Amino acid sequence: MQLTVIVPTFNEAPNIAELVERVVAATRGIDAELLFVDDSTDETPQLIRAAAVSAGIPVRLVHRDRPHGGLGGAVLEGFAAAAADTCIVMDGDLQHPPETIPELLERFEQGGVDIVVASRYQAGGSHRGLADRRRVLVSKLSTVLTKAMFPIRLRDVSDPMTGFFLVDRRALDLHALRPHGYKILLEILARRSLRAAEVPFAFDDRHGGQSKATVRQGIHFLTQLTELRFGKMSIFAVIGGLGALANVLIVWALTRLGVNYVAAAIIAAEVTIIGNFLLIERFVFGEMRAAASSVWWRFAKSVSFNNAELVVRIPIVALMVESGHITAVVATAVTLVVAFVVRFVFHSLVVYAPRKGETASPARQLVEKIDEQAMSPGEL
Ligand SMILES: Nc1nc2c(ncn2[C@@H]2O[C@H](COP(=O)(O)OP(=O)(O)O)[C@@H](O)[C@H]2O)c(=O)[nH]1
Ligand SMILES: [Mg+2]
Repeated sequence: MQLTVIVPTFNEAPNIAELVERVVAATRGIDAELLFVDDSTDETPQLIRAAAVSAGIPVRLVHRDRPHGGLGGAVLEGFAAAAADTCIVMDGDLQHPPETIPELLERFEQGGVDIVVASRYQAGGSHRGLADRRRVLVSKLSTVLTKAMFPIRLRDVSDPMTGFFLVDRRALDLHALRPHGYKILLEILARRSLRAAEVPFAFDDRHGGQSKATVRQGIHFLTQLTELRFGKMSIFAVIGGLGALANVLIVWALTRLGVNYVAAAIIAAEVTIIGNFLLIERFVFGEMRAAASSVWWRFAKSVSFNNAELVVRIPIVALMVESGHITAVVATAVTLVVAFVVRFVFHSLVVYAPRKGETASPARQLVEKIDEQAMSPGEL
């Protein structure tokens, strides 16, 4: 098998028949298969099976009853299930014209590259199919932002946000890719230095059905970008910073309402500790939750740690100030930085540690994972 065309689908019933037909026509003369990774709740899988019978090339369906990682997760499953190492990923709504497939393959076979991106922003390409002005703006802004964050890795790529590309799966570290998010190409390009080329394509209108892109996906993209660029620690830091701000605001509001300042400080601290836990559950350690202990255990560990930190840090500041030449401000700043790092390590290692039996050699894997997540990736 020379080529696997991977198509993630979520309720694309009106598009299947024409998609299969056009992919078959475009791959004439190529030893290719078409692989759908489907999370649909409509009749998409039945239509795929029906089209497969008379397609003329192998058409396979991986239907996921328990979808994991959305679009990005579907693409990763496609890489794992593909019969060929050379894989093309494309949308199932015909916004990515199958007629571009031979051009992607041709460029790849000229050699020297691991990945060929189909770009809307190359000369000869177009983004006409972006639904409205707002989506054009969002697409362009996110492209500029992304390229600014990875000026070297994305040097040869004008359209890191496209979902249409060819990649040699042997060049990927499939285990390092996080199976979530809409922007799987960005994930692939940012994690590893790949040799990339582009071919232009005209981004078409959706053939039928509706877009599944949402504002939530947009927010998800921003956290994905931050995480790829600065590692998990940065989101952890942002949440910590927001917590500090909220803390001050709550103390201010409560004391204005006449609450005693000690009581106000305690209430503010506890409210921010709980808020902090909820936010890091969602945005920092989301994908480690499934393998970790129960939510109440995690909550107990997190809250206990933060309360202990509060109780321990103040006397340490006092000791530092009394014992020497350090001012209170410096002492506070130093202990806050140390506390931040310790808090991150504690949460990664203890609060979200996999349950016993979940991993082969837990200590080593865990340390490696934290190292990778906290610091990755270092390239600029
Ligand atoms: N398997 C799978 N495919 C998805 C999921 N979300 C979106 N897709 C597919 O990903 C492709 C791009 O989605 P689309 O809604 O067209 O996004 P847009 O082009 O940005 O508006 C389409 O083929 C969708 O069917 C998902 O959760 N699982
Ligand atoms: Mg689309």
